[in-house]
Amino acid sequence: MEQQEQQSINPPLGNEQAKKLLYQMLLIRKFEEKSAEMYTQEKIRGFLHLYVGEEAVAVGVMQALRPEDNVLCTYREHGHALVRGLKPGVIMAEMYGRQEGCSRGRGGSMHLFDAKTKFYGGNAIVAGHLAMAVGMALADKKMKRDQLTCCFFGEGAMAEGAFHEAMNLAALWQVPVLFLCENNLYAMGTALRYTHAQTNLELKGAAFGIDSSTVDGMDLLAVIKAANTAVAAIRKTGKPHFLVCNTYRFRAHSMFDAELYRDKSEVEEWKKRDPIPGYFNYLLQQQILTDVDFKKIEGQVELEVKQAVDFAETCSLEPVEELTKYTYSEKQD
Ligand SMILES: Cc1ncc(C[n+]2csc(CCOP(=O)(O)OP(=O)(O)O)c2C)c(N)n1
Repeated sequence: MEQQEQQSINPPLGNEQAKKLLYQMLLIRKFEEKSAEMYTQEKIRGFLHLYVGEEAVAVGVMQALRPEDNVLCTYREHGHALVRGLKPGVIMAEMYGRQEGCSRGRGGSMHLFDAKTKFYGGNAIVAGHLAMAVGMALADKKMKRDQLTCCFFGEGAMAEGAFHEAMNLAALWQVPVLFLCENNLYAMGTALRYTHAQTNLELKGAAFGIDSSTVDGMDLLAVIKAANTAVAAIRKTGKPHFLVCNTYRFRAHSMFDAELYRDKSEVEEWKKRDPIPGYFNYLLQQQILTDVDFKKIEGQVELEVKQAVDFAETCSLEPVEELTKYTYSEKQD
């Protein structure tokens, strides 16, 4: 494993925080691997987009948020939902299409939603949720609520008109949004350089007069530092910030992707920068955690993922007569 150049953060990580972050990264990784397995067994149907390789972004950014902040994500959102506090079993049940799932099994993998934790999707329309994020932040500003909206999206969303409209209005209205670009270099099978005339993505935020920054999204500590700085600035000024996290997905775009658009060697190169061993090596060097701690946390995570599957297996399908409930077509008596 190549050593990553790790950033230091201030204040330095305490033992408990270090364990929690490692736990979250491993939970995402193992939950995703198990999801792929369950998909292959046809327990999970429909679309499935995995986040393996990108864990440092969700974990590093989410720790900067407060429970009252709004969170919006793309369809690659299982990891964000887990870190936000949705129960793994409830997410797995949702992917199984069961009524005990967070969206009653009606949304599936791409539409995880939980109003209690202010987790507003799971949005399948690329860039569609950026306008929603600006609206939510505008409402908070008008109501004088001291909270921000964090909106995760891929660099593919930046080629959509909705991105430019949302950025423009956020800058015009000066609303507290953290626009969080997860730049994994590919939008499905299309490389960044084929869709963006300007591949320095940060400049696109700056073009709207929005404070913008870029960080190595494979380095958890660097993401924490950048996210904390951006979030502190938003809370202080009420203005938007655009943060680009450069990352990479180790797996295919979705379960239906032959990956003909990139060389296996490229993927292997990026795997050398896997954020989990990168972070753990830092913890070892700093003598914050030991190999024994790692094994213990890994064991806890594996148990939690197994319990999530066991739970989903016991859950039930919604009865047919209830299917029109909670929809616009519901008959009012
Ligand atoms: C408006 C819209 N156009 C096209 C699609 C089909 N589509 C699904 S995922 C995707 C790629 C998006 O890539 P990116 O935003 O970089 O996110 P990533 O999948 O890499 O996380 C596209 C084009 C869609 N869902 N919505």
